[in-house]
Amino acid sequence: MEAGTNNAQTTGSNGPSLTREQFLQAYQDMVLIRRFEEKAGQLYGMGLIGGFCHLYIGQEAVVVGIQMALKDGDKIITSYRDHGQMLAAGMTARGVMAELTGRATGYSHGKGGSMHMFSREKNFYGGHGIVGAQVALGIGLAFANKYRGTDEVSIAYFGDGAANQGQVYESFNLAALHKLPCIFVIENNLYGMGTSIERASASHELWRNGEPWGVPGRRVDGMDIAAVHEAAEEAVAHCRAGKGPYLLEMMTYRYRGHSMSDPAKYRKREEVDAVRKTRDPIEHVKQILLDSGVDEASLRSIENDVKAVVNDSAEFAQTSPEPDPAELYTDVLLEA
Ligand SMILES: Cc1ncc(C[n+]2csc(CCOP(=O)(O)OP(=O)(O)O)c2C)c(N)n1
Ligand SMILES: [Mg+2]
Repeated sequence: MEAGTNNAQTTGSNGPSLTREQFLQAYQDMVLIRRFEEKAGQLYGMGLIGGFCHLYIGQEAVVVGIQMALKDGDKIITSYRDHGQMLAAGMTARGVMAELTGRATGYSHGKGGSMHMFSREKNFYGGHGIVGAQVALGIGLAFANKYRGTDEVSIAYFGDGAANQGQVYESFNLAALHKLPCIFVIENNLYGMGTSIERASASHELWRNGEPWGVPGRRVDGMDIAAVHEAAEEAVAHCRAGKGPYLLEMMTYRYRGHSMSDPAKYRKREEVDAVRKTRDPIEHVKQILLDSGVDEASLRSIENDVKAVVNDSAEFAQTSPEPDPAELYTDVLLEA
């Protein structure tokens, strides 16, 4: 199986379904995530980030394409590979970087770190370290949307490694039974830590996993922003119309190790290089923009702006104070 495999079930884009302005915005958002993650990797190497840290590099088109199909009030929940989701949801680079470095100005006041950040304002509900647990919480968020009589949807992201967890199937059942507006997004990057999906899953067609409960599913080329966006629009329309949950399997790839300590023995360097060279989601958008007449200078200017935002976030984080020990027991619970 390959990232963005184009087989019979994979939906790729049939030409640009986004406007040039949307592609430009997507480019900026994706470059922000990539540069931010590179900087986080650097700060980790310098000992400024403690604990776990899972980078999202390579998977940027998934969150950015989905976010473009959402509106204010829609809710997002994900796993520990969460920095991309936060930035796509509109959380600030400063607040996320400060949290990564354990500072009082971070989203969890420096007490949550990489895996435990939240923003009620941006409807981002974490950041969860227990594999698969966020899926059951995600249908709870969808239940709240329905109970309150809104047409808001909830997005529950999880990985290929989480996809065969029992609670994921329990969530499919409850979501289908109660017609909950939940979009299940499997980010299939082909590996759970160091185990390939080929070795861990009897089914390699995860988009079909909701079939017993009648949950419609689609496999999508997750390296193609337009394909992601188009599929997300369809899933969102389905949920907003009260038709119940929807499952999207995004074929994607992570370039870096599972976390910051990764033996890198479970895949060949050539495999990673090949995806980088031929399937990179940012290069893909860049090419579309260049082909549509946008000049290199405009793209460079976007890149420079992003670099400034990321550098500023690192500076802000490093000059922010650590939390006061008196805050140890505050912010443990929040009325939702
Ligand atoms: C319940 C549980 N079991 C095991 C782990 C250890 N663990 C952390 S991440 C991971 C792999 C998950 O892979 P996947 O769902 O594909 O997500 P990805 O890391 O690829 O984004 C495992 C087994 C855990 N955190 N929680
Ligand atoms: Mg995975």
